[in-house]
Amino acid sequence: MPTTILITGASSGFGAATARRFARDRDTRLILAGRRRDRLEALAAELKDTPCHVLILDVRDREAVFAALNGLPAEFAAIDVLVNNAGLALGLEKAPEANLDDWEQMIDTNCKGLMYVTRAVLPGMVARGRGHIVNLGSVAGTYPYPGGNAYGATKAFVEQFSLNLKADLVGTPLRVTNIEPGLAETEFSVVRFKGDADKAKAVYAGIDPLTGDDIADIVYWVASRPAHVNINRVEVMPVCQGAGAFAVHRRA
Ligand code: NDP
Ligand code: 8X3
Repeated sequence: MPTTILITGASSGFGAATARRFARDRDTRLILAGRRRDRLEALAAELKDTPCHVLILDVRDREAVFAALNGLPAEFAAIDVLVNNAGLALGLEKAPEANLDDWEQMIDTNCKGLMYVTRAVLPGMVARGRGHIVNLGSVAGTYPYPGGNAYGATKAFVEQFSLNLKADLVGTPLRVTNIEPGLAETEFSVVRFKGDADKAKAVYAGIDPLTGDDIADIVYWVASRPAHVNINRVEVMPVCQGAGAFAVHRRA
């Protein structure tokens, strides 16, 4: 039976790598979603042996999400795997200086957008008795760091939402997984630093970060376990990364 995979944020980074990983299997159909049409069409052209449906979609637009997912062409309508990958960090300022618009955009995308797509896809999965929701959380959802503030909080939401989805779906064959990566070199830091490529490059200077392919392998692995196995969470860091000590400010 063909497997239909919807990947949000397929125009870059983890999403594009995940599309390439699934496209290595025969009988895969891909729904490539994101805002940048040129990127998605180029990826669909690259994966020419795999049926691809390009979906221009801003996950923050609730009505557009439901309209798009309820209006899929018949051959793409039965989604088996949803990879909720679209997301971003904006800024690294500490909370008193942080930009509220950035905080809202992260919440609207990483939390609300992920909820909209999930809620639009779930009833069909339940009715078909087949489906897997794979969410992209982050180590930032578990470990705080200065400037992580609202971004970390959105990823804590994703972690808890994933566990609660699983609780709701007990008694169905559906699966839910939250993947929680650490430092990975994609366009993530270029977006976080609003196009400042030098600042973004400095994040990965002198280290071997995770790559999009590393995460794509994990997405593929969790989705290809036997049907009775649910991988709840995967936390993954590059070897060079670790958690820090608590910060303690001492009187001078
Ligand atoms: P990229 O910036 O390379 O990719 C992000 C993707 O999200 C793009 O394809 C972008 O597509 C899409 N996206 C952003 N906003 C929207 C929106 N409103 N609607 C639809 N799509 C959107 O970053 P990564 O691949 O690294 O990030 C993917 C996910 O992994 C994110 O959720 C991120 O938080 C998470 N993550 C990343 C880590 C890292 O270090 N790189 C580590 C841990 C987690 P477009 O602009 O075309 O809409
Ligand atoms: C991205 C990982 O450590 O830059 O979610 O916040 S981190």
